[in-house]
Amino acid sequence: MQIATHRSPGFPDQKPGTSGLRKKTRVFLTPGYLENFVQAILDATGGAGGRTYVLGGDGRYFNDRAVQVILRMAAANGAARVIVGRGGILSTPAASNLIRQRATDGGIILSASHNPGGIDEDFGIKFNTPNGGPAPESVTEAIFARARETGEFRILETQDIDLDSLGETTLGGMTVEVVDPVAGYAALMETLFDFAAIRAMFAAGFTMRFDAMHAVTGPYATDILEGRLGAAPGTVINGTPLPDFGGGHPDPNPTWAATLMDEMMGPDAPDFGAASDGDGDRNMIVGRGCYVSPSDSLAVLAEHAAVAPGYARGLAGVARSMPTSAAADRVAQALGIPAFETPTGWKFFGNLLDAGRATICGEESFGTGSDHVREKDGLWAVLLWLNILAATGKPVAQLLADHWARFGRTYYSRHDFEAVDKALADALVGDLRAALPGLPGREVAGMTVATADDFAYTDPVDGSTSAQQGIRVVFADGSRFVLRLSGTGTEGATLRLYLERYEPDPARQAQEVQAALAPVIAAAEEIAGIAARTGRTAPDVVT
Ligand code: G16
Repeated sequence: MQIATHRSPGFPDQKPGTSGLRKKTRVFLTPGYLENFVQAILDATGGAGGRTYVLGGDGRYFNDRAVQVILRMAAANGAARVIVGRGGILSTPAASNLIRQRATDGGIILSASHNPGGIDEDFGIKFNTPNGGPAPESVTEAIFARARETGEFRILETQDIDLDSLGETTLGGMTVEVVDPVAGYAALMETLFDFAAIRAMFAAGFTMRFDAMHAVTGPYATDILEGRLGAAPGTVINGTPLPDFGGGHPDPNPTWAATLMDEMMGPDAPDFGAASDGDGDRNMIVGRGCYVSPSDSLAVLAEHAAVAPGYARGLAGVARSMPTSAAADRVAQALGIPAFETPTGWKFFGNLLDAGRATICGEESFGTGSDHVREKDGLWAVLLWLNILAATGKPVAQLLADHWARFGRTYYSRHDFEAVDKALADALVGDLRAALPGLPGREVAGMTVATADDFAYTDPVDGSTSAQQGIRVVFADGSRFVLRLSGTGTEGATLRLYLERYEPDPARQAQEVQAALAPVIAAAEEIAGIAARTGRTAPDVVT
């Protein structure tokens, strides 16, 4: 076996976004493109010599090829060992768990998460550090700096290796260890939750539907829900992972998980419904006839987490991304624990979790998780919900109503405008940013602007700063909208408009969400002018 060294021109577009490098699959098929980025990861993190990594992905188109390339590159760069999920498959939270459990030097995860898969869709790659979490900005900046330079990459010239059999093989001087992608993760879940109580609930007739969306959580959910917890066969639907996710968007929200939503709102709805995304880190929670917004889900989970054995000692703190609603903050206040507000991107929770300052974190983008790993974790959220349902004996709708009665309801919605012309979107955001100083005091749609700023974050643990993380306009009654550009899209720009209004009065907590938010929606249009400037009169996705 020979090590080949290839020249690489460097790629100026390999700047990681909110969560790693995501591009159209065909871009990743450009000769040397994947290799250049992988070499940049290895070089910018101190070289692979003698190191151990975890490797796996969500099984989307090109996952199988990319895993073989990365293994040969790791071997050529002198890595000691790569732990890879069977078939090259690992969910993102399972990869994070393996990185931590095996105390490795990090891991490479192949996924474009909730984005569709296929040769004409999306692919992605990211590096997670030894704590199991997505690389922080200092590391992704260093990777980008290396990736855009002219340089070389090294790869072992050899055949593909068998990744379907568990056990160890060697590749050059490197050990390749193929592991069961589910076992370690499922064992971790058993330590956190009261499986006996959940099993008893299913045995007593509790019904559930879990939509794996033909993505990576199928085998995990089948093993844990139907296998270990005794949920009825057929509880998991779309449970076979497919390279193109069956042609769908593996994005667990009411738009893309419409089949599940229809069932949950129908006459024969099961007690509980949930869905997860391409790589298993997102979740959507639905009760019978009752959708739970991700911001409310975070708040309810924080409120009741202590019923689960893994959280019985209580929470150190709760963290949420800035555009996520303030519902979790009110729970933190009641629990007498700190609430943290970070920029969008799970990587920003890493320091808080490592420092033991936050136990549970969440985002409006259907992500919730805890200090058990350093990624958000779709099945973890589902299991904590199940544990809470088993411990309280209350249905989802009742838990939500009780929560609102105690803490008030935060009406919340996100409107996405996808594939907007990038220059137009940049100009829109730039103009709004420039207008911020003049907004306070202005009357808009019957409300008065109280404050308007561009969110900047200083990490309380290491003091690092991140500017321009989302424009927020807050009104005198506490309502607000936030506008930011997505960092995970691969086509044009995606404008995300986050809308929020707090309603403390239980008598007014049963409004339709979009109707309740109508004044905020009108004010956002008057101030930001999305429809007026882009011609988009309705969002592409409403969550
Ligand atoms: C990623 C990040 C999340 C973020 C989401 C949306 O999730 O890990 O922290 O909230 O993208 O980001 P944006 O609004 O920039 O598109 P995932 O599930 O795609 O890895």
